[in-house]
Amino acid sequence: MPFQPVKYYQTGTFTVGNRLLPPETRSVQANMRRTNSLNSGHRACQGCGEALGARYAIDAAMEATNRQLVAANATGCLEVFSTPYPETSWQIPWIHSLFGNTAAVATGIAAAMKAKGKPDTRVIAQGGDGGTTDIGFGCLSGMFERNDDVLYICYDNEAYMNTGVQRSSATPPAARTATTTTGNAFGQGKNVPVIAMAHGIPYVATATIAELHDLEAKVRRAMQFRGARYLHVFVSCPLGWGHASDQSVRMARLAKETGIFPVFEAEHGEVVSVSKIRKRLPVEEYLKPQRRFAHLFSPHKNLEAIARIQEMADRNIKRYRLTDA
Ligand SMILES: Cc1ncc(C[n+]2csc(CCOP(=O)(O)OP(=O)(O)O)c2C)c(N)n1
Ligand code: SF4
Repeated sequence: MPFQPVKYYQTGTFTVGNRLLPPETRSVQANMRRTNSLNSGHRACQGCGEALGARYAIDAAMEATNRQLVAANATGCLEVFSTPYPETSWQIPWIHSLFGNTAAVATGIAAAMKAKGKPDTRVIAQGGDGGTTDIGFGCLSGMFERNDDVLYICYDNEAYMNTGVQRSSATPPAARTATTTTGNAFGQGKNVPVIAMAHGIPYVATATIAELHDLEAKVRRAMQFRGARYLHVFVSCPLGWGHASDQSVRMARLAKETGIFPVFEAEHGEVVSVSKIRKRLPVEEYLKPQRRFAHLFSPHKNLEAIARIQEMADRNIKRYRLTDA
């Protein structure tokens, strides 16, 4: 048999977790000491981006805090699929708050840790976009304004998925949901990373499940700060977006490569780094595989709506300097 070099599974992708790779290119999942904070046995849909994002984010936070971590979780898919009573997939101290008060509950936990003389126990709050950009927004803004020592992670799948895909203030224009055929109106919606930056908090970042090393690095960076921090993670949802379950990572990558979702870091209100687009693509590449946008292509192509979405992506590219051009 002729000589064939061994080809490792996943080599060359941006989601490598393989422990046969050189140490510097491995993710935390390839580490024998990984915590598996969100363990097997949960009931997320196949290909759930939120499960993937949470697993990497919380494992990275566990590593960064020497396993001294407590998490508060808003109501939503992540909470529901991980803790159907009386079971749990969480391997960390974890509390289910109400839908809208996660930031306040996390603030209370951080204060309690301080009062108990355990300032090294760090606190994370996490929730979906509905729990973050809508119902929990007041508590979140208060947490920012008081600069409470909490890292808040929003897993943004752009709708209220757990209750059947209703529109949230993070739903993009033209996306079909169970309650709307047009998503948010063009020019409306809420850009929470930018609003978080306007609070002047120490650290704000965005990430996607297509670049897990980047997500882990941002969690680690966030844990180097004290005070309020915000991480907005773009997570695909095969059920709500209507794409194949093996396409979740690709959808997230396309969102970044088209400029639809800008990936950046900001410290004290100023952008300090951006993830450049590797190969710029038209937004159609991202829209077409998703059934929530199918009405833009059939029975007639809605050129105007597609052009407006392209304009939004182009604005992001210009605003965050996502290409070198
Ligand atoms: C006060 C309140 N209103 C409504 C609900 C019902 N509810 C539970 S989960 C959910 C949707 C969660 O959506 P999101 O925060 O976007 O998270 P996802 O499920 O998409 O991850 C809703 C509306 C609730 N539990 N509490
Ligand atoms: S509905 Fe979406 S967010 Fe919820 S578990 Fe399924 S894939 Fe994940």
